[in-house]
Amino acid sequence: AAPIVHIAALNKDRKIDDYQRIYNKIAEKIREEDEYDGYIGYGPILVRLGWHSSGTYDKTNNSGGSYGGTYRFKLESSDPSNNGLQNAAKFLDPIYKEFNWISHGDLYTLGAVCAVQEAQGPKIPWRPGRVDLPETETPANGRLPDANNGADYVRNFYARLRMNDREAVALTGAHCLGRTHYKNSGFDGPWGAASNSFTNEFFVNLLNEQWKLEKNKSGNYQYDSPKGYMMLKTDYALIQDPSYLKIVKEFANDEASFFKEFASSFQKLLENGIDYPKGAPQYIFKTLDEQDI
Ligand code: HIF
Repeated sequence: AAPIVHIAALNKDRKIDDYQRIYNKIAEKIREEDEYDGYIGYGPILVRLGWHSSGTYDKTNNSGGSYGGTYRFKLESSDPSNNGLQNAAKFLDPIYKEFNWISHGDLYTLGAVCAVQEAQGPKIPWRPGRVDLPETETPANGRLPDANNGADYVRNFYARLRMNDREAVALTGAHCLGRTHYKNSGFDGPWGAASNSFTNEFFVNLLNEQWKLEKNKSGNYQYDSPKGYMMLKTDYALIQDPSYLKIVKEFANDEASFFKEFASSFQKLLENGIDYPKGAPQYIFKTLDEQDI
């Protein structure tokens, strides 16, 4: 079969200000609806939507990924791995209605970039140009990761997304945000104390907490700490594997180095499978704080 090619569409009528306006709308809505999920807010679930809409990518045939915005189709949104993301999609609905010139793939990924930055995370450079593809392009269910696994699985999974060990570890630091919910995944609890701010806390906790593997009320195994934090098996794998462990230690000791690696890896995750023509613009958005909003 001919390789799948997804070329970013350049829209000369739209400039950074148009996208910054959407960024601001999302950021203001995150700020306003701060009571969501026990006052964690919508940031973490927006990050999860952005990554799940991208994480279907398969490098072997360049299929899936964020380009086609196919999360909007029932076939993809009803994948059990996507349980709970309806809340993020509903959050973005009115934004899409107001700015209906943006593609779904661009909106999902912009939402994630906005959420990371508004949580005081690193600046994530972002490029527009994803194009809504028809339902027939929706990848089959089952491409998103299963948390009941160790380091070999994690390494293989991230390889499908073109990620090396350093990129995989950096990405996993995003689990500083949000929490697991029985009703969505069969796991329960947060990874740390500050579930709506983006820091290197995930790595610090992974190294310093007293973890105990326990069977939870849904019958799944997770690592729990006396402080009430949790780790998935796929998270804990990062201190079981010597190559991963070295990088975990680096990021626990050096937040700037984590931020730098996260920014490039997360941009790569959101852009997997997209060809950007010469001259394609790349934007770095200002936070609301930086605009005194
Ligand atoms: Fe997650 N992730 N993730 N994840 N994730 C959950 C929640 C979040 C995996 C499993 C889970 C990444 C990789 C992996 C976020 C962001 C990212 C949940 C809980 C599970 C089970 C869902 C629920 O119960 O509501 C696995 C197995 C991964 C690969 C090994 C990424 C790197 C860390 C790519 C990433 O960015 C975020 C944010 C959440 C929190 C969502 C919330 O509603 O609070």
